[in-house]
Amino acid sequence: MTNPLYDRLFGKYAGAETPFLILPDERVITHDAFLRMAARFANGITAMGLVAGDRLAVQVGKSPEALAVFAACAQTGVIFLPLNTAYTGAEIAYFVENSGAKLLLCDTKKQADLAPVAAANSARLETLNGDGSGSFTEFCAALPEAFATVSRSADDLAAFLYTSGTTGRSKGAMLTQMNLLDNAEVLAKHWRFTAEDVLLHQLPIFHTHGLFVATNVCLVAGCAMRFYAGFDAEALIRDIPKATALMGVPTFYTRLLDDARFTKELTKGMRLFISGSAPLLAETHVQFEERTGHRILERYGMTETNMNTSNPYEGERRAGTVGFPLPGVELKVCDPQTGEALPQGEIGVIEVRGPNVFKGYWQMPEKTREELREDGFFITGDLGRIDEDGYVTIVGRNKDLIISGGYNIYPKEIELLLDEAEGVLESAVIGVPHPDFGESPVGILVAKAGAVLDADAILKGLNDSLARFKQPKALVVVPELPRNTMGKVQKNILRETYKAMFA
Ligand code: MCA
Ligand code: AMP
Repeated sequence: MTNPLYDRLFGKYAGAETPFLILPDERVITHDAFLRMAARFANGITAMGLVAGDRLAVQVGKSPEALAVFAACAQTGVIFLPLNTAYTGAEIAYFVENSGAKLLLCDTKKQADLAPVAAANSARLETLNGDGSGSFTEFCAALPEAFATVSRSADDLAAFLYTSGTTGRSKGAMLTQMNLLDNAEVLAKHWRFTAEDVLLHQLPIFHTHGLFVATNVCLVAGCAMRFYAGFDAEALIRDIPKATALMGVPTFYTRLLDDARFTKELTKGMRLFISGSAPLLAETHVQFEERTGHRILERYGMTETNMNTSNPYEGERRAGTVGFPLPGVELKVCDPQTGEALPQGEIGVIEVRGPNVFKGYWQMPEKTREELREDGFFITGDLGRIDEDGYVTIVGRNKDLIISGGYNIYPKEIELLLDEAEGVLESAVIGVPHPDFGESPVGILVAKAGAVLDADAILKGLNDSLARFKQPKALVVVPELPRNTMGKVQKNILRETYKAMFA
């Protein structure tokens, strides 16, 4: 009986009294203690009637318990479906319904809101709070600390991660055990992670970056993570001397650079700073090196593909580039119209193929066909170029996407809601450069004849349907939207007009 994901990430630590999670109060959870908690949860999930292949949706604060639910899913073969804690009840309703989740875990504060969602979808609802308390942990408290791992193959599904689309509807990216394992093993080796490392973990664990990159790399390497509820610059400054590596989105690095205590002396014991999920400005890269003597290592990935490229560990980490395709990953730059590979140096859509590439979108065969070619190449929608030395640079996006502080925001989803607001004739949402988040959404509105728009009321009206981080940071009313001869809104003109709005 084998289960590659469980065996290679978790099972190998049975009995290991080595530190896995170090909490802000210095409490240590060893690998073995973590495994025993995960086994209790695996017994709990099974007792609740879930079997391999069922989906377990979690919208819970970051905690060791939340991470142990992931391990329990691996051990039972249940598909793990983590959800951003910022999502509203309306957003969660879609994910639960679309995935057919059998069990939903949420914070006690969200229980009343989500009870009707669970009931409507015949899903069981249990609570798990950021401090580890809740009905789920109570249910599992007295269960055995051993669980007979369910047999799975590398091609079986391990997780669903929902990613928004240009049509405004989220798609469940189906990730197999192999997708996760292969990528984690490649990255751990590529970035030279060993059991001696201590990673500062301040990313959320409901997205690829914090879960499949940061956590899985540490599990492959056997190292410890200093594990925090979220980004906390004070805690970073305090704990950097006790760590060797940090993974973050560019906002982490710009915020650290804003703190005068972040110096060469403070970071002298650090081995590696990794950035991804959004473009790191070349300027941030340079400032970072001037301040600390470290060159940030930038890498590039997607929910559907895990990590595709990385700057080298040894060798030049080139500012403004995302480095080379990772071992096992094929990457080409293609003509967006024909799909033909372009000559080196030309700009086109990046396509990737490899063991890292997902299986398709859950119950959306047409969407899968549009983005995943029959020959296995995935069309990323990112525009890139490969230079004469082989470094890949992301120059833009062929998809209407805004990345704010590492979170993806699809304008269409916001536009559909704005268009329904009182007095609005039509809208366009654009990404505008933002000093903290990199980009922020701004809504451009056209009023119906005779209507006077109340921007505050319109923004408030989004609260029930749209997570706060997706909400426009500003609304602007214009007489009409710029359009080309085909009638398509020219967002490039709007982006140019409002580019200095947050400068
Ligand atoms: C929080 N807020 C935001 C964002 N985060 N607004 C816009 N964009 C954001 N990213 C808003 C909240 O709604 C709230 O608004 C206010 O900021 C304070 O919230 P708080 O949670 O305290 O913010 P924070 O702790 O300062 O968080 C900022 C952050 C966080 C550290 C940048 O967003 C973060 O951890 N981002 C990482 C995202 C990530 O892991 N992405 C990986 C995706 P109000 O006060 O108005 O209510 S995986 C991926 O992209 C691929 C695969 C890859 O390559 O990795
Ligand atoms: P997600 O859908 O959350 O997985 O986000 C994936 C997208 O994030 C990619 O398609 C890119 O547009 C973007 N991304 C990730 N890493 C980088 C990076 N290092 N530089 C530029 N964009 C990035």
